[in-house]
Amino acid sequence: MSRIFDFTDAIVRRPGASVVKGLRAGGGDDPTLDGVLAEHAGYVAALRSAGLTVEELEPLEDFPDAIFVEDPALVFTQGAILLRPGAPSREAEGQYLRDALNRRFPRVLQQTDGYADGGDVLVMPDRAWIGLSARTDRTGAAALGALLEELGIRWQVAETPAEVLHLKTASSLVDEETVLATAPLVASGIFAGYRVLEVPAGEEGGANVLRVRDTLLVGTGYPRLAEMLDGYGAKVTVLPNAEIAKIDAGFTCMSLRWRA
Ligand code: CIR
Repeated sequence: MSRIFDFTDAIVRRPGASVVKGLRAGGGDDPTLDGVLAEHAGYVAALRSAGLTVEELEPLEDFPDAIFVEDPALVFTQGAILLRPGAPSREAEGQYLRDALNRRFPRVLQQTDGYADGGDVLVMPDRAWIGLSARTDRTGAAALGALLEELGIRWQVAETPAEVLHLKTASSLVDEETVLATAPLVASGIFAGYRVLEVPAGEEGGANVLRVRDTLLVGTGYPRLAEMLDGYGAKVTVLPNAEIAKIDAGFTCMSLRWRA
């Protein structure tokens, strides 16, 4: 099994009733609470089936988007980073992760300048790409980059395609050498040097897949994508996500994962 996906532990946050008011870039209806709860429970079960020990944090009713724990934080075996998320309603979320991270990590670093969302950070085996977006500005990218360097991680800035929320809304890692990306990101050339799989036209909403050990989580509704991803060393598990997708959920942003 590949080292970079060889996680042992994860932290998630259970949804509260306010989750139905989560931010959404394209407008649209609220998801149903029952639907979000069921899909979130299915996601946690899938992480456990993949072999992870999962800690579930209590809901935060004052923060509708707090289930997306990988926006206010990033974690690595050697330490964690608390970020300053770029949406005003999410800026304070990190302080509610601090205790859990302090218990688990030898170092917890804090971003103090600019804004950056974890959803804009694609960690590859050789470096982390930090996507500039409506949530991550240049000052934030540089501040985060300095913290990544403290943890021994190289980094580089990328442009997030204009029409998507985060860099990882349009890209994700399938195996050590293979990145999945939408056509505009493939065309941008930032992933030259990697094997690049282009998301099939019409299935761009599925670009955020999550590799955990030898499991690859893919959303329902992307049959050509699921078929394309079969055969990259991981078992493709298709997970329902139609309700949670109404508040722009991705699989990578709903957990913090690391090898303890
Ligand atoms: C937000 O807009 O912040 C949330 N509704 C969705 C965040 C999803 N996170 C991600 O793609 N990394």
